[in-house]
Amino acid sequence: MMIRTVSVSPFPDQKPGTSGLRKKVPVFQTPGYTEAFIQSVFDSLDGFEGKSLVIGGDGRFYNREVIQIAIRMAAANGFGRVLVGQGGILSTPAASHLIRKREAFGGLILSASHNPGGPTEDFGIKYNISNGGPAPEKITDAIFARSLSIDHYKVADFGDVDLDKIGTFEAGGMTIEVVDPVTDYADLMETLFDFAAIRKLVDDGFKVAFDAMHAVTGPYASEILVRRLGVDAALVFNATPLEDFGGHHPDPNLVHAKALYDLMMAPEAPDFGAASDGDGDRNLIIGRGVFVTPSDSLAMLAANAHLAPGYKDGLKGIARSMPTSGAADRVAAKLGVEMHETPTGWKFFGNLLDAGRCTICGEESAGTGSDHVREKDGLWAVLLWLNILAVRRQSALEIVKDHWAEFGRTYYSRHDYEAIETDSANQLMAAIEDSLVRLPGRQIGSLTIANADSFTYHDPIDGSVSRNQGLRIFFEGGSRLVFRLSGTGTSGATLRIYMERYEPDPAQHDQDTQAALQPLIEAAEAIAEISSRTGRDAPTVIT
Ligand code: G16
Repeated sequence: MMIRTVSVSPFPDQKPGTSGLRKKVPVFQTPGYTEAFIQSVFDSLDGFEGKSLVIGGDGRFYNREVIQIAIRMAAANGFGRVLVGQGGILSTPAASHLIRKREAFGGLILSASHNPGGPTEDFGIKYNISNGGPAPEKITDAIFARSLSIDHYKVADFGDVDLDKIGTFEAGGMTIEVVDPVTDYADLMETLFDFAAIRKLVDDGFKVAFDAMHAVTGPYASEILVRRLGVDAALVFNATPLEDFGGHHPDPNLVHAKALYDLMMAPEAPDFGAASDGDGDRNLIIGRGVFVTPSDSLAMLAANAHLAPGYKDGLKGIARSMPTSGAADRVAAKLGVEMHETPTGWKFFGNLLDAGRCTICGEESAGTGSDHVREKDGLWAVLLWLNILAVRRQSALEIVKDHWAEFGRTYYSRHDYEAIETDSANQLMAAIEDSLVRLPGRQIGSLTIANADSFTYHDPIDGSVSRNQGLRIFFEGGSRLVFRLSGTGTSGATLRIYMERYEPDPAQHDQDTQAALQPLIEAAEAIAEISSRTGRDAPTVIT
């Protein structure tokens, strides 16, 4: 086999963010850029000689090209086998499962998740370790350090692999296995959930709608929801993955999945609606007439998980990212299990899951999952909801109201200011950080600040410390504001403001969320001077 060593100059901007390296496609197309990053990944790993590497992506523009590059580089660097999803497709949770099931050394997941795709839109590369989860910070830090000094990459000389044909091939001294991306994952779901009960629910007339947003979950939804569970195919929307997601953002929120939201709020709405994102790890849950916030969904899934066969023995613990609301904490307290608060980023759950310290994890950013894989999992959340609905035989709205009555309601919202100037965003955060020590005792409208800090995470398993993970302002009475900058955007900076207010009184559970949070919205402006510092008078996205 011919292996070429190609000289390359370092690129200064290859620092992985919240979830791998995300950039515009033309950046990845810069000669040597993609290769330099992949080589930096391989150079940061030890002991993969002869082992397996999983490669797959969400099918977005440039996916196939990068897969061919990655396969040739894996061969040149000494991997023994590459497992690649047919058509270059693997949802992020399916990739996580494949790494675990086939005991691979790791995997390259090609996705920019919920970000738009196309020739001038977003692309991303993420490395996952042998537990199936995103590489922890010590590895992503090593990748970045290596990227700053890299001077060559290695690539084997062989032609493109036929990604559309399932089978095993030899090339460049390495075995290449093109695998069905759906079946293993669908089989895993059948081990966790009572498919017969869900099918009975559907057969009895319960209508399920699912929006795949022209992203990776289309084939998974067709197999699992339609073929195995009998859901009406006409209610599975946008099921064909497209390289540009049909020109939309494959982001399952109330802005980008508005068509589904409108359908679910209509008088003749289906009983249950859901959507997933570009790479299939996020979820949106909407019952007829009720949007369930991701923070609430985490709490409700945790409180009811024992109704599904895979969780019948109860939970070992629950984990949530810091900006996620405290709704799940109340469930953990009632169940008498551990509750963990981690920084934003699924990678922080990996150690807790591996150590058996939690079973269910979730994030406000539409991510929920469990110890069945090491990624968040959109269809898993949909199926757990359906399993719960099939057992309880109540509407989603009744389940939500019962939950609030039992645990209290946490009003919660996130306001995003997207693509603001990076300098202004950094200055705004620095100004809040400077003011943290002076904030306790300050009164803003009806609210009094009790405490304020910058969140630092101490990993209880490996002792690692992650600082600067968001600025928290706590108010008397339990309300909270969090400010942080997104680590997944590709243009300018995105300021995220997370607000929550706990309301124990069921008589107060029917307020409009934004109205219920109005004092906190005003406090956020008073503390951060958002409009004068960013020039924006309203958020880009409210979820
Ligand atoms: C990624 C991470 C999540 C994180 C989300 C938002 O999700 O995996 O853990 O919550 O980004 O991060 P940020 O607030 O920094 O933009 P995904 O679905 O984009 O891979």
